[in-house]
Amino acid sequence: MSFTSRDRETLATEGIDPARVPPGQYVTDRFPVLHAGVVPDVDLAAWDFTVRGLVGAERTWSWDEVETMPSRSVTRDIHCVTKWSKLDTVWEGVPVTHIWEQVDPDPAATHVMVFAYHGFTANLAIEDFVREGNLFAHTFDGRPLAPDHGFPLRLVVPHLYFWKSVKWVRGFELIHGDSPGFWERNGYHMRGDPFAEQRFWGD
Ligand SMILES: Nc1nc2c(c(=O)[nH]1)N[C@H]1C(S)=C(S)[C@@H](COP(=O)(O)O)O[C@H]1N2
Ligand SMILES: [Mo]
Repeated sequence: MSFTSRDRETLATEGIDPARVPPGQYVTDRFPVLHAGVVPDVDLAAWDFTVRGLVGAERTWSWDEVETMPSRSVTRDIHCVTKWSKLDTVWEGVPVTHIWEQVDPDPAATHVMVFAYHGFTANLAIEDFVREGNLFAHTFDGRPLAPDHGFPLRLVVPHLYFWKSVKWVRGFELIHGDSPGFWERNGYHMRGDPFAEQRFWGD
């Protein structure tokens, strides 16, 4: 066990409440990089963010417009299904609630399918998506997101396993009923609550 990788007993000796760490997870100080495929080549001048599907009117914003949106900072623990957790990560970005206020959801919408470059997607129930503390983050630890971690914008949904926190996000689609995204089609749980250990189908 290295100093960057700690179990519950070690955390308790450091004065960190072990209850913060979901079952089966260990805590790391590193910031691992995990994704399918390659890091996209992002052209900010051509970049846009789109809300579509079950909405009164589709909305699209340019990068310049997103940059001028209200931004807030949140500090949260994050939990990857591959078993690392990282405590007190500091993100800054546009609250999901702010974007949500700009859309006109059809009452039939129950879920969203968040989408990114290269066809990556993740599904979320609206209650899990439009939630205080969820961000479309452009900043991690006081600096713009690194290309590996989702530059220029990523979703951060800290209460669910981190695969829901879509990097290189380009928008979301409102849908009726749940539908699996990329990892969910590949065996991961539809919701992914780390404290309930919802890792895979059937968990
Ligand atoms: N666009 C995109 N976002 C993604 C993924 C991906 O494959 N593509 N992988 C997810 C997974 S499985 C994890 S654990 C986190 C990892 O984020 P990190 O590389 O910043 O640690 O990104 C999530 N977001
Ligand atoms: Mo992951």
